Amino acid sequence: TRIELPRPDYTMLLNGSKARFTVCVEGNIGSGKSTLLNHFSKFSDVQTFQEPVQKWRDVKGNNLLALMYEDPKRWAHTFQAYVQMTMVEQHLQPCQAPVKLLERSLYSGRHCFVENLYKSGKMTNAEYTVYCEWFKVITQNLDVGVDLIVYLRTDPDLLHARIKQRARCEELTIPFHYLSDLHSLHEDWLMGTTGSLPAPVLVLDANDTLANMFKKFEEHTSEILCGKL
Ligand code: DCP
Repeated sequence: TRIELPRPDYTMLLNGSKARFTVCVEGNIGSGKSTLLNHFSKFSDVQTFQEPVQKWRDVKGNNLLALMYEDPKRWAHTFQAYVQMTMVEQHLQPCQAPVKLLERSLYSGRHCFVENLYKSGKMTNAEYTVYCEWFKVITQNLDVGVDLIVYLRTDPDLLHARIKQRARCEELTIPFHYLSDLHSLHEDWLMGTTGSLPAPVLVLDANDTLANMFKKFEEHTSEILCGKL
């Protein structure tokens, strides 16, 4: 007689995560990702992982985010390489709750920000290639395990105003065309022309007041937390 051994839980082995459902929140700069994360952090079944912007601002005393905006040709690759590393850390963070809710993912760095920086001549072909090779090695060897992407779809005009209002000092020089180029790349990636999606996408129109956004989050709770699309 054959003894059936219990199947190892490969997800546990690969990323130490107990989450049964992993959701990444995507959307352009200022689209309200942190607001969504804050809302769902109140649920006991959810553990949220905010993007580590603070880490990017202080890499042993170096503000890489500021350097990238001040002199992108010199710093874009260094910054994006570091963001990629911190995103791997986020994906690997053990999660004690059934639902792991992440702000952004490895994928938006690759398909939106880096694509944009390369296309606009801020990254050389060599830098772009090294970044993409790293991305390939990581995604082919690591079970990132994304189950759902929530896309906060927002008009770049509205974002430009919001970014000015929130006045994060590094972002004050962001021109409108930077946001509209990033918007197009989010659209290409998440609305389906590049064919490189790691999971299904729930699209939420985020051109709305804060109060209406909270209503939308409530209406879509079961889709966001259980993937009932
Ligand atoms: N950023 C970048 N490259 C990445 C990720 C982020 O250049 N791969 C930059 C863009 C912003 C800052 O980092 O200046 C934070 O951007 P996000 O859009 O990720 O986060 P926000 O704080 O804008 O999110 P939201 O306002 O939606 O909560």
